[in-house]
Amino acid sequence: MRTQVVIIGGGPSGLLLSQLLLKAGVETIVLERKTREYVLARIRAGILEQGMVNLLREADVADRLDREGFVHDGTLIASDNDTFRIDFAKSVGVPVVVYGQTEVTRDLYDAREATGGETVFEADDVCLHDVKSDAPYVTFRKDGRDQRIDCDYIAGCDGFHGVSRETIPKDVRQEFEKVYPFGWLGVLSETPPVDDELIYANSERGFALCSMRNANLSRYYVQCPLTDRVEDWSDDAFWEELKRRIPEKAADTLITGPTIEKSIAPLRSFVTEPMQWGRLFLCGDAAHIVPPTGAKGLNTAASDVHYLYHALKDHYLDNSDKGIETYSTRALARVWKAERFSWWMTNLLHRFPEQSGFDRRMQQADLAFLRDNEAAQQAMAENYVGLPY
Ligand code: RFL
Ligand code: PHB
Repeated sequence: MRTQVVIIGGGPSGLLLSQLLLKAGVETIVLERKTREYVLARIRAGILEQGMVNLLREADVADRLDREGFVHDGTLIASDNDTFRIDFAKSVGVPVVVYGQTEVTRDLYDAREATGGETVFEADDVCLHDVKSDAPYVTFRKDGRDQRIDCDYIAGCDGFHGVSRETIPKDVRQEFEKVYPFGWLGVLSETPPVDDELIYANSERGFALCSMRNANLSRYYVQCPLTDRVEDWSDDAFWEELKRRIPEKAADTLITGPTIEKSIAPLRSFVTEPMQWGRLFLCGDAAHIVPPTGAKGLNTAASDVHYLYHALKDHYLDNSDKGIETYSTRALARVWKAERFSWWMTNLLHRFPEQSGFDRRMQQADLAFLRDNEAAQQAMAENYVGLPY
């Protein structure tokens, strides 16, 4: 088999890149290790920056998003019982859109099917070869048969646990990592959201987040120790803990019900440099991870896709390799800003096991400054709605 670009990973990065390239007339094959059902069952991000919305529109996959997405002009921050609002509309004039990653992925798969794009599901033992040469190729096994695809370029969109990053030799790669001493226990429930907007809460008992997917689907999180196991958390225990961490008014009106998903995610910051090696480009979680506090993971994957899409389009359609040569530098410049914002939000809102009295006062001062200072609110809003590409 031969194609122009092999895309490893059929998550949001790989699918969005493939749709954009298909529209530009560039051939791709997507190799996904799991089934479509498995990928669509993963409950993850919920907040889309305007830049990502625009990219989805450009890929012709935003009809349902434009109909069903909820536009949010602000968010609430609660610190113990003091709640204030960051007004995106006033501060930067740009909203975010609430629309689940699951739905984005479903729309991308539907579009891919409709346009005849090729996706190989359950592709085992994907292996990248001769990435530094002009003739790279990818091998994999499907239904017990070994297969080979020759190509011009490879896009490594295979997430944090993928094979692409590991293909880059250790002496070329520089990795930066910070692991946080807690995780997020998240639940999904078919109940109306407790508020029209998201509530990020720093409480004495730890962080909590009230989010949503639609008018009858809520997503809630509480900070938990890394040693906790999902089985140890009954629904009742979760709702009780959430109520104790969010503002009283919200706790009083919270509608609870059976949860339909419950999981624990560890929090980590991670970046690998460079994001390109020979004819391999890393994109999304394959190259970087952020703690979810700033809602930046999926959105930063989208900005990588933007840079890579333009680089490849310029190569094939305009005979220009400038985008290809500068991909890693341009993508990383924005990645690090998203890393900084996510790290800052995480530090601002969580209770750390080793937090000293001084550390806590710093957090309180940071929160009070944000509450009272318009420039600080504007800086937060600019980052939250997404820095320009
Ligand atoms: P993905 O989604 O991990 O997709 C990678 C795909 O590659 C496949 N794969 C392979 N395929 C072939 N061969 C191999 N060897 C392969 N290895 C892996 C996998 O099966 C998968 O289908 O990465 P991608 O596309 O870069 O997308 C990144 C986003 O998924 C991620 O950044 C976000 O979900 C992070 N994230 C959040 N981001 C936000 O912007 N806002 C949020 O609110 C938010 N909440 C979250 C999150 C991530 C979470 N995790 C990781 C558990 C909440 C959670 C709980
Ligand atoms: C979510 O709805 O899953 C969500 C929203 C905002 C975040 C993280 C997760 O910062």
